[in-house]
Amino acid sequence: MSWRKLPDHRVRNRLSRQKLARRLAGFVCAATLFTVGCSRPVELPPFVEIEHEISPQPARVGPVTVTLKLADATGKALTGAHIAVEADMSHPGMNPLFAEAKEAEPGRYQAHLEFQMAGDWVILIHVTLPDGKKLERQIDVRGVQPGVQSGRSTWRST
Ligand SMILES: [Cu+2]
Repeated sequence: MSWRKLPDHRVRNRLSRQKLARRLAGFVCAATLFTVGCSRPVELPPFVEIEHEISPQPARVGPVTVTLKLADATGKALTGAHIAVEADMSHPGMNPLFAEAKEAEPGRYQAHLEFQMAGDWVILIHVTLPDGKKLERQIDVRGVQPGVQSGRSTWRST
């Protein structure tokens, strides 16, 4: 009785082997993809701590000062960096503003911009370190207030 079942068992066994092989192939494929993904190393940006401050606070239409403090992984002031600052509004149709942040004291850089419109702004910081490495940061400046008019009344848009 049991010998009759044997061929059937063999067939099943072969099928499951095929399944296993297919699964293995899938695994190998995934592993290959993973390896390929890993073998293209994206150079990690150097560790730089960037602190930012925008004044006046809250930000309003008119001149603003962006202060950036750069430090390395050990907390040491990072000097000699070249920092380009770009400011855009979150809605399309406006020209971006550009400024260069100058090193006011070791590791402390300042850029001057002028917000022309109330609303949400995005400040992009393009840093080039003395060794040529580049990194970028984004600062969201939401809800820039309308500017002070003639030093007395503040215009509110809502
Ligand atoms: Cu605008």
